Amino acid sequence: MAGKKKDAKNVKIAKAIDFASLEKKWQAAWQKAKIFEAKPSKKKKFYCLEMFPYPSASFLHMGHIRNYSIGDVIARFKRMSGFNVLYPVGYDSFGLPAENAAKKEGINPKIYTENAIKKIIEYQKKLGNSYDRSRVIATHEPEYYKWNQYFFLKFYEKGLAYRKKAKVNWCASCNTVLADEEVQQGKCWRCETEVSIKELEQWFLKTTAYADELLKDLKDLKWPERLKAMQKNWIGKSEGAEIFFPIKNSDEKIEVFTTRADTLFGCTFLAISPEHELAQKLVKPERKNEVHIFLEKIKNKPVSEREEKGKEGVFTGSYAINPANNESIPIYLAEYVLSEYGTGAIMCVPSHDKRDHEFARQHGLTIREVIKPLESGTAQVYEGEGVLVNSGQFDGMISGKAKTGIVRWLAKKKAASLKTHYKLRDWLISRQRYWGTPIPVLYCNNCGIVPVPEKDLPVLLPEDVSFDSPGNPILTSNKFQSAKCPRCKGNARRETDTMGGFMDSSWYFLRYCSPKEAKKPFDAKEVKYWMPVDQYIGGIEHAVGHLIYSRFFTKVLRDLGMLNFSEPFSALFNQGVVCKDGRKMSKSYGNTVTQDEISKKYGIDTARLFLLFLALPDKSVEWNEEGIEGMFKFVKKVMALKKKKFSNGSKKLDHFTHKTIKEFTENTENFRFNLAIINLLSFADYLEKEITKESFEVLLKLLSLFAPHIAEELWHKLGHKSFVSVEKWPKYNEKKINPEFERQELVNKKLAEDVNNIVKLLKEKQNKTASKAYIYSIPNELKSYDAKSLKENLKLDIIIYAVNDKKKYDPQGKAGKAKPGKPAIYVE
Ligand code: ANZ
Ligand code: ZN
Repeated sequence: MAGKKKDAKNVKIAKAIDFASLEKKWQAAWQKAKIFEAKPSKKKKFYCLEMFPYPSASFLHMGHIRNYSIGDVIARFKRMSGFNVLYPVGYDSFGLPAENAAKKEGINPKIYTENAIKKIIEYQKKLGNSYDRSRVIATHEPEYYKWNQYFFLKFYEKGLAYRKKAKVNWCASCNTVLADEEVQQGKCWRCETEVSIKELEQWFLKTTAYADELLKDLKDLKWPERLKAMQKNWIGKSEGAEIFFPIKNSDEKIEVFTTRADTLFGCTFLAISPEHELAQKLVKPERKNEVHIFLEKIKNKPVSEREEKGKEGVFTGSYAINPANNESIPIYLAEYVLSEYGTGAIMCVPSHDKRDHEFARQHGLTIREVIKPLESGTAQVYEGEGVLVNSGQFDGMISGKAKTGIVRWLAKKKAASLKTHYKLRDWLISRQRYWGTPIPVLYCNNCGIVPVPEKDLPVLLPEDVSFDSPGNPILTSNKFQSAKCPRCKGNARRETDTMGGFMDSSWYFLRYCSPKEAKKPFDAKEVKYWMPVDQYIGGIEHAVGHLIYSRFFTKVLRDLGMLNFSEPFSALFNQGVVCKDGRKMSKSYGNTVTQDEISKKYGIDTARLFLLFLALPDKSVEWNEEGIEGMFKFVKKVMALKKKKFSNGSKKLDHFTHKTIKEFTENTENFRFNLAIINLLSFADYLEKEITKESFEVLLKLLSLFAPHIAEELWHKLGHKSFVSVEKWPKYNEKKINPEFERQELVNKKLAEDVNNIVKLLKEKQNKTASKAYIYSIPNELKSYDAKSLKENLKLDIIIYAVNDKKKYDPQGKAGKAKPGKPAIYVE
């Protein structure tokens, strides 16, 4: 059928079944009966959570529907399995798009945001998810962001929030600083503008104080290994040593961090970062010009570029002493030495480090081998471990031993110590933007930085601002900026920076536990009952941002005595993306298929089923509309089952029912939703032959995870007054699963394949179309073959004989070829 015609036909069928009003009816009934609203109870709890979305004022597409369906399947499954389920939803509603809309279109960000939330709620409701909507939160509301400010003050008191001048990533197009996590391949994560570097006073939270714990606690989390590895790398624990190099003709020393103390005798020069505190002092007058040229060259290079590709450097004119062999070695400024890592200075070993090697060749520096590989190799720069040479009393020692040996030897002279460093940086939270939480701080002429007293919270976002100029709109409100110092009552200026959005998302999961709490950020008792989140669901893009911040926040709140656990998300699931035409489905690529288009044609249940049927939920999938037809057929088949006459059942039906419950349950528990749906498809196929009320009820319960509206409708048509959505999960009885039926099923499947192949051959070789198939079975297997279902599957007449049947039709004498488990076949 041509696409257009088929569409029209489906819309017609959908209208005949009227999915739209059926969906609306049940969504309203669930809401009215409040069956998804959660309250603490004696039951075991299960907290299921999807990463909350940024509300953009546009439609939902297939990618969203797949994400939300995953969470809903889990929530529904756990609820029916007897857990007390908390499955809330809310909106991460501060952020740049609202502010940009204000700048471009003159809409107030608040109005823009609240309209967007209304829209997204409307769309989400149409999905039929089992959210507890009595707990909705939005982070731009003062009732929420007040607590961001409260936490900030607590962090500040503890010395975990501080202000410092730092080189920061700057996006000129977004007009704000970016945290390291927001820079991807040197570009802004939002607008892909090349990021530049600026030196600015900024607010930081001390994530580094928790580096070791953030690393250690990863091991107990049920998270994807890939994600744990990303966090591990980001934290970047590195165990090594710090070694002091005296500066020649000076009392000062340069301290370097190295993981390869074993190579010390091969260190032929030092390199320090251009920002190093001694850098200026070390530069000799005759080197000033060249140093200046160098500094100009690298001034605006992003850190990532300096680190990865940087080779530029310049001699300072000063020398240091290698404490191992008392050699005098030159000191360079080099762009690839990062000021923010280790000590900002390194000992360079050009024989065993590729970057040092390249640098040494460019600048004509000494290269001396000090490590021999254990096995002979041909690498120009050997970076591995081996046996020491040219290393005085350490010659012949292997690297591992020499690392500690050399440090211990130097430690006696107070020239070295063992040391651990982390790559993790403190979290840059301030943004020079309007649509975020104001940082609750005042600058007083007399007292300096003064935190806003807790009783004065929230510091509300000013409304008398103009969005017409570039820069931070808050700067246009004089009223907001002028304040009185709470300490000396003198004049003070209010901080105009706001907090980045990751502050909001670092604790929203706690707020859901008591969303209306007015006196505290959350109710400790409720949090104790519900937290931690048992299943968190979200994208891999949050691996080193949101997921590290939330873990850090949880640990700090624990140490503030507010929580009694250390990790917010016990288990995490990363969903795959939905693609179309080979690209991630997204409004910006213009390749979306919207919720409305699809539900108009097929109903939302079909869409949910289909999206989860396409592949394992953590895999990416390519959307294709052909496939959804098959799922639509299945849905219609299930609806038609209702019209079948119920029988008294049979052992075979019992077998199928219990086997389906078993496999479906196991598949669902393990996120193999696609296989669970296949279980449903074959069960429904069987029920077409034979169905009882009980078996139909089982089907509906299982189906309700994926197609809740249809399941609910049919459940009520069976005369139930209860909701299938909160029915008890069916239990299976292993004893009713009969391996003999299993075997028969396989045997028939195999036979069908064999017949099919012969039919194909006949067509290819002799160009004959078969209409009948004769099967010759050894006598005691005769009962295994199911002529009726073969006939249906193959669309052929099927006649089955025992090989010893005197009256059989066997023109070519095939019957003699029958073997146990492999009947002979003749088609014509
Ligand atoms: C001498 C040496 C010899 C090194 C050798 C390596 C190989 P990780 O594991 O990443 O911690 N390094 C230290 N601080 C640095 C900085 N601020 N900027 C750039 N590089 C820095 O790596 C530690 C190693 O990275 C250190 O060990 C140091 O170089 C370099 F054959 O010291 B090594
Ligand atoms: Zn003051």
